[in-house]
Amino acid sequence: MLQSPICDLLGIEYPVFQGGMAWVADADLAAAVSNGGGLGLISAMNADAEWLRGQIRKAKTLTDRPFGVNIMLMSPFADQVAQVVVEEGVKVLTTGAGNPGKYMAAWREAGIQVIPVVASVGLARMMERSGAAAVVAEGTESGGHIGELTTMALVPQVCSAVKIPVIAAGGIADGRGVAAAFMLGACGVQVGTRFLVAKECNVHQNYKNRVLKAKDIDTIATGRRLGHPVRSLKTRFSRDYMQKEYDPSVTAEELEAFGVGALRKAAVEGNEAEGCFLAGQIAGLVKEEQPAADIIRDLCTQAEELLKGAPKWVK
Ligand code: TUI
Repeated sequence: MLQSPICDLLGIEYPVFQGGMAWVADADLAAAVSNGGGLGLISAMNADAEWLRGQIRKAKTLTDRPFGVNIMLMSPFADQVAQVVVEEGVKVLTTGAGNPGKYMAAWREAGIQVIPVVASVGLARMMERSGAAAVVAEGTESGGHIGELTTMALVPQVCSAVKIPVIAAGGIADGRGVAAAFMLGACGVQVGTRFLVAKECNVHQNYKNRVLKAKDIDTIATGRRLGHPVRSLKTRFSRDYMQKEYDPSVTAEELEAFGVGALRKAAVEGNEAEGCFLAGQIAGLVKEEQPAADIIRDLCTQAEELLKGAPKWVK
């Protein structure tokens, strides 16, 4: 077994978090990951408070194990969902796409373990000072909203800067990635893209097929002009978006409007023409649809073998 303080802190068996993927990470996926011994997370995405409340209650019927909620801070409903997680007794929260500082005191008072996703040392330090239990250091290899630094550069710098546990994310889809993350100083991993093709993931089959067919160079980051770059698979949508992004006659408002609804079109409708299929650069390594529990076991057994074999490199 991998030894990790994050397992003791959260009462989980394996140091594997599931990414809080918008339009993907629902109660079914979160419960499957938690039942498999990892930390499942429901994404609050852009949904309203009552949708999230329903998903939390559903997850409680599907698993007795710890699970969490991911709050996307750019959501127009962030204030409301921040309150719902307190009301529903959620034990673990991750946050993304912003600084959760203004909510930290209320969440800590409610006894919630808050684990912000960070893309820089500065935010990691600030989160440690405001009482975060751990941080997820997410590299630019990730799918969805991304920062600038790679996992390889970000994780050791965050580990050197803070005393709280660090979870590595971005570009991890097998045991080699898990072992590497531990060598960089992390004590756990967050995995998104590989869980997109979990059997219990309710995303449209076209989405899964796109991920399963993806090659190493099949993702692209768009949205830099609007200040929030997003990584997705190269599709007609991402090519059209890129073209508009570099067209000075297209206003920022028009560009923003063009992206609205594209995540839902991909995840729910499997719409290959207009959907935005968020995925990380490691998609090319993901070749098989499997139960979430098998994915977690695979990741950890392969990592254990690699870490046990590490002395072969030392004379
Ligand atoms: O949040 C994510 N990934 C996401 S959110 C999302 S939904 C969305 N859809 C369209 C446009 C934008 C978002 C899809 N994928 N990952 C966590 C993450 N957080 N990555 C990077 C960051 C981050 C970046 C800058 C966190 C904080 C930050 O700056 C905070 C500040 O204000 O200092």
